[in-house]
Amino acid sequence: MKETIFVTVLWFCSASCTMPYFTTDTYPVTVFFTEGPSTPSGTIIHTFHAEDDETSVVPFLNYTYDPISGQNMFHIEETNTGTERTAVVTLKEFKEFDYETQDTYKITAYAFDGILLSDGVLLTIQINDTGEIPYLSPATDSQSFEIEENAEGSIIGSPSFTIVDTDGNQDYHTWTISGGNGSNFVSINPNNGTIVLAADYDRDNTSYYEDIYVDVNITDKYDLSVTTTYFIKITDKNDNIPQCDPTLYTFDIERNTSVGTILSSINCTDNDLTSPNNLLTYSFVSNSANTEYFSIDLENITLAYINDLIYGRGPYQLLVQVSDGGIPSYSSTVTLTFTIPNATTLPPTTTLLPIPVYDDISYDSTLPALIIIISIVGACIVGYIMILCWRWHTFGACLPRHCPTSQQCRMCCTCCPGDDLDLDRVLSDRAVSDDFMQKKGSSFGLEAPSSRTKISR
Ligand SMILES: [Ca+2]
Ligand SMILES: [Ca+2]
Ligand SMILES: [Ca+2]
Ligand SMILES: [Ca+2]
Repeated sequence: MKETIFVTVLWFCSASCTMPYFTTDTYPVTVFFTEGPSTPSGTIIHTFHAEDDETSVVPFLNYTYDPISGQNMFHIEETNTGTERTAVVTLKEFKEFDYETQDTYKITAYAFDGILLSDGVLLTIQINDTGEIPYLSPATDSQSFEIEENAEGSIIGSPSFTIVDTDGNQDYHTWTISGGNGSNFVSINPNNGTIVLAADYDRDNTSYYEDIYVDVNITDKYDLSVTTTYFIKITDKNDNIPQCDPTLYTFDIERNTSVGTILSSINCTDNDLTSPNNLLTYSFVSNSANTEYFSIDLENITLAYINDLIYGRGPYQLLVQVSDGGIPSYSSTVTLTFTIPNATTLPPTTTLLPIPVYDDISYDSTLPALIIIISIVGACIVGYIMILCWRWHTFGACLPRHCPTSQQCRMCCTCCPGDDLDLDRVLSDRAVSDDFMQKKGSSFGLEAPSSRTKISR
C-alpha cells in the first residue's frame, strides 16, 4: 500500500509541497484496555488528527496493522473539519478483546496530502488480562467413588473431568476440600484433585459411615473457583479372619450315644461388618481322619455313623475348618479330640435318656462270647430234636411213655430203661424181646404208634 502511495506522490509533487503531520499526541502512543465485556464494542480506542500547512489541503490517512488481524478488530471513522483530518478508532461491532488470543495490537497511521506522505505514527493497544472463572468439562456437579475400607494413604480416585479456563493458566489451579462430612477422612492432591484416605478407615467400626462426601474447590490465580462434590462409598472389606474360642474341643462317644447326637458346638465369630465377609461355614478339613463318623450342621458336630467304631480306643482327632464368605476367603481350624470308652454297664433303659443304638457287629469284646454261647446252646437243641426224630422214626415214639421215676428221666432224657425195649437194648445191650421185634417188623410207618400200644406194659 505504501509503495503505491509513493508513486502517486512523485507524480503530483511541486515546489510548494509541505509534509502533512499529526497534530495531537506524541507518538508512539500506547493505550490499555481490558479484555472481555468490560471493553464493549464501540469503545473509542484512539483519535488521530492530521493537518497540512498548505492552504485548503486536508490530508488523507492510511493505516497498517500488526498483526494483520487487527484490521478486523477496529473501525476507523474519519471526518474532515476543513483543515484537519480526524480518525476515530473504535472496537468493531460484535468484537471483544481476548487477552489469551491476542494481547497487543499495533496500528501505524500515515498522513498523505496527495503529494507527500508523512512518517508513520504508532498506536499500540495493550490488552489487560482479567480472570475468568474456570469450568469443568464435561460439566460435573458431582462425582462418585467407591472403595473398600483401607489404610491411610489409599487412593480413592481421580477426577473424571478436566478443567477449562480461558485465562490459560491451568497449571495454577489449586484443589482444596472446602467441606462435607468426610473432610476429616479424605485429603486431596492440590495439583491434580486425586483424593486419598487421610486416615485408616475401619468400616467394621460402626462409627465410620459407609457414605461420605466432600466439597471440592478448584481455584485459579485470580481466586476464581468452580466447585464440585465427591461422593464416596466405603464398603466393608474382608479383613478379619474367623476367630474361634476355644480352638480345641474334647468329647466321648458312649455306647448309648445315638446317631444324630450333637457332640460339640463350635464357637467362632468374624469381626467383619457385613455378610458374606462375616458369614461362617463349617466343614471338615479335607485330609482330616475320622470324618466319616460325623456330620456338620452349622456349628454343630453330630454323630453320623458308629458301626465300626472300636470301643476302648482313642483319643482320635478330627479337624474342622471354619471359613468366611469373603473374597478371598479366610479360614481358621478347630481341633476336636474324642475317645470311645469301653462299655462297663448295660445302657440305661429310662425313657428320659436317648434310646441307645447298638451295632451287632461292633467290636465290643463281650459280644463275641455271647454269640458263641448262644451258638452252642442252639446246636444242642437241634441235636436233641434230631435224636427225637430218629426215635420217632425208629420206635414210633419220641420219648418213653412212662418214666418209672423222675430220677430216671433226669438220667436220660431220651429213654426210661425197661420201658422202651429198643432203647433198653441200645443202652443196656440187652436183647430185644421177640414179641416186640415181631411187632416192630410190622409197625413201621403210620402203624407204629398202635404197635407201641400193644407192647406197652
Ligand atoms: Ca481464570
Ligand atoms: Ca483472561
Ligand atoms: Ca472375614
Ligand atoms: Ca471388614
